[in-house]
Amino acid sequence: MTITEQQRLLRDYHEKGFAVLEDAFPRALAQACCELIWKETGCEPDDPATWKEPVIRIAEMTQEPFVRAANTTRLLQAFDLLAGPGNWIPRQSLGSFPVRFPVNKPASDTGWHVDASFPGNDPTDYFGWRINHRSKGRALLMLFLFTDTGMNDAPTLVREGSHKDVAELLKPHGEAGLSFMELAQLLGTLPERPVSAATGVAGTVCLCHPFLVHRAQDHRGTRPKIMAQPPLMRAD
Ligand SMILES: O=C(O)CCC(=O)C(=O)O
Repeated sequence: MTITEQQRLLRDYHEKGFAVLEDAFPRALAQACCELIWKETGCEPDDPATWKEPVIRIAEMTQEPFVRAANTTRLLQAFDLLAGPGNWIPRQSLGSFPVRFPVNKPASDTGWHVDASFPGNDPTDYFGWRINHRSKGRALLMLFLFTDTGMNDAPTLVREGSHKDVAELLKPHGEAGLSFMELAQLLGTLPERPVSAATGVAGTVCLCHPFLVHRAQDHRGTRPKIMAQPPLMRAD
């Protein structure tokens, strides 16, 4: 990675709360991952008659193409740059995969939110997971694109600079922080921010600050969109 690219990543990450890494993993690897994911969906990639729901979420996959996609030299360099040298835990999978389909039915998971990073009293209750002002546990939110994602293809929406507002919101809540739901309910009180879309070709990864406010949206294109949105966990 060139010095100029490193400077751009750092600037975008700090100022906007996200930095786009193109060619983060090879397109051929994205294709291999898609083939494995399609098998799990029970739908056919080229037969719209089999696309019934606006979103299907596929659980964690640990096959070799996913591990390779998460551990390219370019990505590992970017992790060192944004999380601090060695201050992150290598990923052996990519979390769950929301697969979004262009159907005339709205998805029910398109609200603005910030991903939580550590469990509350009940680790099985994701809405009770928590997030605090020092981002305990989590270094990054990462948006991995496995399919070409243009403006109509349900790119994730992000509020530029919102990581700074969320940091202020979390400060008074100390080490315990807020739960996913408590924080989501306060997002309406934050200042307006420009909204950007995480577009890009397959193999692009959008590296986001863990406090970045984001949301999914409905698909208005023609080809289903496949992505992953795993955390990068902190080593400290
Ligand atoms: O599907 C997307 O675009 C993003 C999904 C998301 O933000 C989430 O599941 O937390």
